[in-house]
Amino acid sequence: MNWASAESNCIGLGGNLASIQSTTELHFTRQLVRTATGQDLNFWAGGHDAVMEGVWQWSDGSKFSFSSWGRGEPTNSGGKEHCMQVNLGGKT
Ligand SMILES: [Ca+2]
Repeated sequence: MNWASAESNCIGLGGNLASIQSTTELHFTRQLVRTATGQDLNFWAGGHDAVMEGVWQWSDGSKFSFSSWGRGEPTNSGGKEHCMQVNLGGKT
């Protein structure tokens, strides 16, 4: 499922993809996925820089102050990475 479809599903449920405002919330969302699936599957979070490259925003409009990126991230790989994925390669 791509980021837009995931966000659309969340909107249909009355919310948005998760905004992660702290390390505690990052650990909480990762634990939630681990509990639900039994695995550290990667998942979409609400962060994106689709409006302006390098300017990250949360889809719910909350202030973006996230800084707990995985090592070297975000890479904007191929000039076309604009959505936040957690647990990619087993880490954020
Ligand atoms: Ca980008």
